[in-house]
Amino acid sequence: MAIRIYGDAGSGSLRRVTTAAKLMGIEVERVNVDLFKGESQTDEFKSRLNPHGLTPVLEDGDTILWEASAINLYLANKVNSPLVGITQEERFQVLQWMFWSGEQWRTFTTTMFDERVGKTVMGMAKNDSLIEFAEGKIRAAAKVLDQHLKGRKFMVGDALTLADIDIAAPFSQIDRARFPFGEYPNLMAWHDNLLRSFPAWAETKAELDNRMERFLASVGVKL
Ligand SMILES: N[C@@H](CCC(=O)N[C@@H](CS)C(=O)NCC(=O)O)C(=O)O
Repeated sequence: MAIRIYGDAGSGSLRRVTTAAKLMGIEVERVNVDLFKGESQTDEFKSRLNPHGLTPVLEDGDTILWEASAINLYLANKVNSPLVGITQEERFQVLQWMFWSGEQWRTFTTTMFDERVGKTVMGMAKNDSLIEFAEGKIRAAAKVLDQHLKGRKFMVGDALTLADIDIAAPFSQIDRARFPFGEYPNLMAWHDNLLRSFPAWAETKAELDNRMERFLASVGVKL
């Protein structure tokens, strides 16, 4: 049975997995979960796939795994991929940035996305102080990333790793959620290089933008 990946094409977290799978040459069977219809919040989804009601989820035989970073490490392990880093030192650096990215980076970009995009779609009032708080955290993190990326093409070593993919994920919603990344030239240049150098990253961007723009148009939302 092929490895199944459950998720919605509009999700930046799914994009981390679909991009990594393409880069590693791993064919996966995509199972669409329409998040705008709440399909990850059903009792069936939660009891069988992820009790948190979140995607992406991997199913490989009897193995069920959630959290995109864990899924990518699982896929990389299958094919002994250099996306986890080459040397031991690099591998720990990659993990360092992946853990940091989950806790200190995407948490706040997700908050801003939920406030600016999610709440607009649901017709709910935005929480301005939450947006301000998230924006402060994003700026502090982006400043460190910008310094780290000065003169570098990749987060770790001389090649793309899963750390780049995890940290680049919020660029998926940069325009819709209005993340202030444009203020950080090295961060922007690093991401532009990823888009130019890795067709998989550009392909999954096109798929995600298409899904989001079609959905927003279908519900008459202009951000
Ligand atoms: N930390 C998780 C984040 C997963 C997540 O937030 N997924 C969102 C889409 S990007 C989701 O499935 N949301 C569905 C919902 O909230 O109902 C990961 O990295 O996989």
